[in-house]
Amino acid sequence: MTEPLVSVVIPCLDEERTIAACVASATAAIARLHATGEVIVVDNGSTDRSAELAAAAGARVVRHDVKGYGSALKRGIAEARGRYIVMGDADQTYDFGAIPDFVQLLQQGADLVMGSRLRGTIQRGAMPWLHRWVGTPFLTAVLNLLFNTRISDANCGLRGFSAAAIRTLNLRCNGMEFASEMVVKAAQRRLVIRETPIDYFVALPGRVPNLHTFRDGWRHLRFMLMLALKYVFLFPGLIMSCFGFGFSLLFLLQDVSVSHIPLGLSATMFVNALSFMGIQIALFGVYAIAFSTSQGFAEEDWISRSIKKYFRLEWGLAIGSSILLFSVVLGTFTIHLLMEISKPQAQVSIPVTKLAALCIFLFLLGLQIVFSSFYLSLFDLSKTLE
Ligand SMILES: Nc1nc2c(ncn2[C@@H]2O[C@H](COP(=O)(O)OP(=O)(O)OP(=O)(O)O)[C@@H](O)[C@H]2O)c(=O)[nH]1
Ligand SMILES: [Mg+2]
Repeated sequence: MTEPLVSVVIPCLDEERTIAACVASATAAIARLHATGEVIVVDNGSTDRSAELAAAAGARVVRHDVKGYGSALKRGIAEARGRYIVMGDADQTYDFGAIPDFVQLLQQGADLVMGSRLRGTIQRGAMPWLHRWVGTPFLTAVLNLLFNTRISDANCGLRGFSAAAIRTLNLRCNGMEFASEMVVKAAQRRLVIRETPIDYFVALPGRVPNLHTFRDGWRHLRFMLMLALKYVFLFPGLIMSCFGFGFSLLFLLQDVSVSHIPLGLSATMFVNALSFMGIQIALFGVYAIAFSTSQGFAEEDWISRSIKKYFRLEWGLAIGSSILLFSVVLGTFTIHLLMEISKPQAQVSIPVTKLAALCIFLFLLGLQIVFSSFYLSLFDLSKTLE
């Protein structure tokens, strides 16, 4: 059979009041395109007559065992035979009449076309105030910031994509995080993302939404943060440790005062602890990036590629042990100095104690690098076991 131009995939959970109309509207839009197409309804657990009514309206109904919005869409995408896929909800809140707009942009070279309700028309009452003015703009802004995209409605459920491009993304989420996963991975893969304004309509009275504002908003946010590991761990950790280490050196070389009060040992302790914490957090970032790319959660980027390319257990051990050795030598010298100074005066020398604190920091850093290197090499080992 030749490849149809477009497959429309509709996830459906108990939507018997609207599913037939959605299928009819999608079929009519395909006909208007004078193109070949198919409508696939994926049902994974409806207890009403949705499946039967969808089939009667002319859709290919696919039953799927694994529950969830993402799970239904993944199955629909796997089943689709079209060159382009348009996905949309079964609750008649989206107008499938917009399918030609999506197909046109895809034919012009887009890989993913996002519908934008915020740039289109939102029927009065279709979107709760909190979603329209807080949730959606906030989640969209976070997505744009973390993944360098320029879209206006991250949560829109009406989207089109090239079947070939979407299948390279290895989408995994079964829940509604699927919607974010698609855009994040498309951006990480540098697919061409475009958007088109669409209209958004009020659901039928009495429809119980599957979406729970705070729980699901948080799930999207958490999911995006988990895929932006460099911003969550690596960069804050590095900034923290540079800041701490810089001040530690400054306090060692100079007596610094704030409002005429000299900063003493506690300030040194604090900045050293800060550097150490920063290194810990940055290393968490390195482990997390190595883990998530090795498991296929996140797309590779220059950081994960560099970790893979440059990290060698032997190098880690060599660097860690050198820092350890250096801290022991410097530490011995410092202890010697401390003893010399406190012998005649029986009092602690603040500058030398600052040096001692730095030695402790370097010693712990060396240990941390040695053990982290062993830990990181585990991710490498998985390749040997395959
Ligand atoms: N097959 C399947 N479809 C689902 C599942 N959860 C939601 N859907 C469908 O996915 C679409 C989107 O769900 P909605 O409840 O409309 O979620 P939403 O559009 O994000 O939010 P609201 O419309 O505000 O509730 C609808 O067509 C649902 O029937 C599921 O677990 N399985
Ligand atoms: Mg909906």
